[in-house]
Amino acid sequence: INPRVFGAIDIGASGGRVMAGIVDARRVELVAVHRFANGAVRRDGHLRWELGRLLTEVERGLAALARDFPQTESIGIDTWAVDYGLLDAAGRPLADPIAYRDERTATAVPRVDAAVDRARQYAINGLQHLPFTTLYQLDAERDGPLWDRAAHIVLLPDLIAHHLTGALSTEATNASTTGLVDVRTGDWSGELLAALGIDPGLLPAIEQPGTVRGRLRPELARRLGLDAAVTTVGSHDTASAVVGVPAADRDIAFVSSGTWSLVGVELDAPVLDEASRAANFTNERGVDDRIRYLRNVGGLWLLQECLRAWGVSGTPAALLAEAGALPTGGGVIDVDDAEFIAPGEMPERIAAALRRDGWPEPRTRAETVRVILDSLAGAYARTIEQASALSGRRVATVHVVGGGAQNEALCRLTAAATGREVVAGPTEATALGNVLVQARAHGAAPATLEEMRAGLAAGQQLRRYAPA
Ligand code: ADP
Ligand code: LRH
Repeated sequence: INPRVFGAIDIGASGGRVMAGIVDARRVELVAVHRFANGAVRRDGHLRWELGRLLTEVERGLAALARDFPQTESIGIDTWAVDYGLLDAAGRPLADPIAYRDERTATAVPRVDAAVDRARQYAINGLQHLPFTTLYQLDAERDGPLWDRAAHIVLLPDLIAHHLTGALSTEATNASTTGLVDVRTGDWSGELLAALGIDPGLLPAIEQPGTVRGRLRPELARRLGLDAAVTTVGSHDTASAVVGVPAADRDIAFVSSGTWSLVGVELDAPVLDEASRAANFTNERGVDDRIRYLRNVGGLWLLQECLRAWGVSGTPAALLAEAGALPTGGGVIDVDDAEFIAPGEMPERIAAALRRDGWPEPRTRAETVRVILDSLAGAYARTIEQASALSGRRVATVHVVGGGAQNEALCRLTAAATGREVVAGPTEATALGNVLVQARAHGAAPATLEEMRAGLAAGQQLRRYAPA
């Protein structure tokens, strides 16, 4: 049988890629046809995403896909969560989207929490408190100059899908990160929208992964040389990453390791009790209505920002190896502290936090990196214990997927801190999850997530780290 080809557009906070997913009866192979850098820029008083540049990079990637894989039948889109753009009544973007690390929500958080207390928010949306959740961002947006002209609030992957097809919907897994969806029904919460004074008509209807959103607009199809469907996938990158975890068994925890580390377990039903809220665990909606029960752990953002401050590009293997060879005990920071959310001066902020807590200050870059690695591994271990205790899910193995799966020192420290075997890879789990959900919708992949994951477990190159 001829293999079939599905294209994945996967854009994270630190970088994007367009990949061809070549699917045959036994396996999925990914070929990267285009990669590009991403990052928020400060413009017009806010940290923003450059929408025009992202769309140009997406089009470049699709042109490369058309060149190398003209038989591509469908494309899926995923990006980081919570952020959105505003469209006017004619469907034109009103501005570059403001990024979640922008400080505009500082005043919105107390205002929203006064309108609906946090316990009630949790009972409805089941989300951990993060200061940048869309509901806080929208409350800040209402004070801004664009609100009166806004006809549609559109999450980033849906904004790209709208550019490609002209169709407008909100994808279900990403909708669940807005804080405006009822975790039990999966639909917009009338109660929260009313409390925040947001007109429900601003929010496009929710669509499930595996639905055909539309086809590439004729003008684009001609220009790019590609006539393909756009199929809705788990458009929250973490939802697609969890689909791409190569584990046939369910007694596992995952660490989706990129700019953030999303650490948790997959469940069939949300955990909404007070202990779960107090531990700040989130119930995000997964593909096939699974629940991604997890916490956002500060992640490799800390490392990215140190490298940026040091003027180092890429992820230098030598520095990671040097850090990995240092002894433990040099100090740890709380990677989840809100003080690390904003960009800038990360080495200094880490040193200040260590000083404040009575740790020695790092003398070298490797020592700073080691503090980050030890702090992340410790946070993963605590989070996995809590996820297991709060949900009742036994955890035998820890799967690390995403760019951070290549960080050998971090994987080794994670195995030691969790006392469990770590299985690292695939690096591109998100693109794999994106491709598999499309392939299933078009009859080219198995019906259940377990069967898909068993295929990945057999077909992907994985590294194992023993707990000792
Ligand atoms: P996101 O989707 O959030 O942009 P990715 O999943 O692409 O993130 O992961 C990016 C991270 O992966 C980088 O910040 C870096 O720390 C890590 N990484 C990428 N390449 C390597 C490598 N060769 N060795 C170690 N870590 C790497
Ligand atoms: C990871 C991620 C995470 C969200 C954050 C905004 O890329 O989507 O799941 O919390 O970005």
